[in-house]
Amino acid sequence: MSLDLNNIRKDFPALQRETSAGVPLVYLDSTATSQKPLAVIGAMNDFYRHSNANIHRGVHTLAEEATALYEGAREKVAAFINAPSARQIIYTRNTTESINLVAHTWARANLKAGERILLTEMEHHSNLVPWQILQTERGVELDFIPVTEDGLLDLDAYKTLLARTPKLVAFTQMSNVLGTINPAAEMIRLAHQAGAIALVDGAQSVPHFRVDVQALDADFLAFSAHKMCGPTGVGVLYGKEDLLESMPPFLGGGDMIKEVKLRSFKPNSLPYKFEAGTPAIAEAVGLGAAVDYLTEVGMDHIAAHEHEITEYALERLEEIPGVKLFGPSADKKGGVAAFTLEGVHPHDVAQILDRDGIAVRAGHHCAQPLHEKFGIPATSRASFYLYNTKAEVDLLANGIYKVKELFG
Ligand code: 7TS
Repeated sequence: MSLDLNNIRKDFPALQRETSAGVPLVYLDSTATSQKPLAVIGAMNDFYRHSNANIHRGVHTLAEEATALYEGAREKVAAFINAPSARQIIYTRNTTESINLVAHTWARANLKAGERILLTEMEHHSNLVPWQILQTERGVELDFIPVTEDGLLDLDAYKTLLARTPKLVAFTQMSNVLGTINPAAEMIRLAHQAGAIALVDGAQSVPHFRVDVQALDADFLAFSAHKMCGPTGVGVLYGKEDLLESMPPFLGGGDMIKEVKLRSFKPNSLPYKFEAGTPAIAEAVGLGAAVDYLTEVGMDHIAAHEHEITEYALERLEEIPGVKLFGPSADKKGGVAAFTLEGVHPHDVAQILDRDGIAVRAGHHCAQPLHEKFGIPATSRASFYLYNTKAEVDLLANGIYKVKELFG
């Protein structure tokens, strides 16, 4: 099951570089964005060198090639998450836009004042603020599944909150801070039983383990290419076909229409109804290449490798006096280790680690309410992907010991 790390690391040019400090890069920030393999960089390069044209609107060779590549990538994405049809794959800019699309269209068409949306306390701001905007505009009510001290969702509280009959349950499949992998299939089953639909924020799950929308029975799934070895600028919204069909369009303009009169328009069929204007074509091609790359390495192998690295990282960090880790044990989480170091600000930890080439993120990681819940303004966060090694975890642990020395 183990990955050939030597060869995998060779696929990522950025991992070969040194930082400004003149030391090899130890990239432990894939939760923010992953590095990109040559296969993705090459596919985008090839697109611009050979096939660049706008899509869906030309009969010339390049336009047909560009359209085939763009639509081919959609087919790959559909297969990757086991969507019944590529018509259910909407290209967006990122997870954030995918969630906003649902908030603007499905929610505005379906939710009235006083109706409820159920979220969790561990959500990224991208799965909070769109619903808060709706709360202000529409008077919908928000409820939150609490997070327990050990970083899990309180599922008994979830069942109680479902009794308030929310119309939508929207939650992250994996926390970008705690690393917690939530029992999505069970949560969706309970949501459906209570008459709600379920939106899954897959920003941190789709890149790291096999996600099957049919097995989950998810109504919506949102994710970003840039966290799964693909480029920035393109993301995905998957939706059940009947929901997508029933939803009004999101943005208006080119490509999302069938017919336009001076005072009216007829929307295009799926998925184009939600794709207004010239999209990120090369980026979609890059996403297709990323899906091919991840599939070739194997999502189960990637998940197993990350589990091994995370288990080791938690072990190494736990043994450092003054380090406090957040989130559950390795068996319940993905490759994220958020921590505080007693007496040292998380930003100082990150800055000093950077001197040794170690890239971690510090801050609230766009999950301010979660940090507030734990009574802290910020954490330092190391995160792991298919290309990280145990040797890098050792460098991180040594780096933290150095920080401790520096701060006495
Ligand atoms: N949802 C989750 C769970 C995330 O982790 C992120 C990004 C998003 C949504 C938003 O994704 P975007 O591609 O639309 O920006 N998380 C992080 C992070 O943890 N550090 O930087 C970005």
